[in-house]
Amino acid sequence: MRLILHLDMDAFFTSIEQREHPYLKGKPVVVGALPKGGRGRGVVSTASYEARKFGIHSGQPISIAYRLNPKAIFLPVNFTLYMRTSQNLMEILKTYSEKIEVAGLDEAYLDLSQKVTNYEEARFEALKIKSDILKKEKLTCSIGLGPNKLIAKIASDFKKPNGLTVVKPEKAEVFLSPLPVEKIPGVGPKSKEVLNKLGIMTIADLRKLPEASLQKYFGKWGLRLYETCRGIDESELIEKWEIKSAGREITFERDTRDHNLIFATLNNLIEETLASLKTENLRGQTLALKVRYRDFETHTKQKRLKENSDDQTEIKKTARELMLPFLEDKRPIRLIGVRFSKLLPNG
Ligand code: TTP
Ligand code: MG
Repeated sequence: MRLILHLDMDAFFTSIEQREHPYLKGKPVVVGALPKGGRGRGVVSTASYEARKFGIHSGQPISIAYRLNPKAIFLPVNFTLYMRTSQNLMEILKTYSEKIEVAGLDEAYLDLSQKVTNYEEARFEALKIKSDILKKEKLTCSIGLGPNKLIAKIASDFKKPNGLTVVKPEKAEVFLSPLPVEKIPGVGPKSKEVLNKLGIMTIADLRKLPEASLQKYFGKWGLRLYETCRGIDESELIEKWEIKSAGREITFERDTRDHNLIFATLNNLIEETLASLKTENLRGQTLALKVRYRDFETHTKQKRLKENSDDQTEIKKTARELMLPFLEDKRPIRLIGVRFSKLLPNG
């Protein structure tokens, strides 16, 4: 018997901000770009559940979020803090199972198959994890338990925030049936539209489509969907989660040719990324710079860093050299980003 647990933190970035600044608790909080009185560029990274009541959500332009609730509290992204919290969480989770897949900053799968013999014991483990995280990190999460990764993931999202949903194998089909198709991981707005146009709204509807039709509409992924809507997923946890690169990018509130602003932002991005690499005890051998102009034309340019170079001043100088040619162009810049790759353990 396989028994998989999926955990996803509730409103991760904003919950951390509410923990750090208790006066934010119970208030609509938005983390992301700053709204600048509705003229701000960029998007919402996440919104607290209080802010979601106003229709504010991840990925939404910050100007729209501001319009929905100008009184919400808008905060910038403190990536280093969230990264550090994420690492603490993963350390906690590792004490509950040796088999763990870190699936993102705020989510992970744990294989409990070796640890428990039934769903009651698994539920008990899940409750222990929830109270451990609440005690140590002062954060809530939602957990799903099921016979595979797919069902565990859909289950963790079923009751949010602070939920715990157990789906035994014999209940999997009943559990999945009424859910809208977009609850299937990977079914984004485009696939949803295709399916809805065919009259397919729920996972039960999806089951009525023959394998060949799914393949016709979605190719190889259609075959995968055929299994997914039946709750079939044999995939193993990916335990070695290698970070291949680390970077940050930013869209300017207004397209800019202001060299001071550009270089200041570039330095900030480097500092943020180096800080997060440091928490992983990694260093990058290559630095890439990305520049997007007002017309969305995007360029990247990279340079190998000097051997053993983790000297911030040196790295900033390299970034500056990479940036200079882009500033000769007359077009204002919309976005800049930095990315370190070919990561190596430090020291
Ligand atoms: P999610 O787990 O998708 O969202 P969440 O934790 O904020 O809320 P939920 O309770 O629904 O799980 O993403 C985790 C974090 O990743 C989120 O707090 C912010 C960040 N994020 C972005 O920066 N941009 C995005 O578009 C999304 C979806 C998330
Ligand atoms: Mg989350």
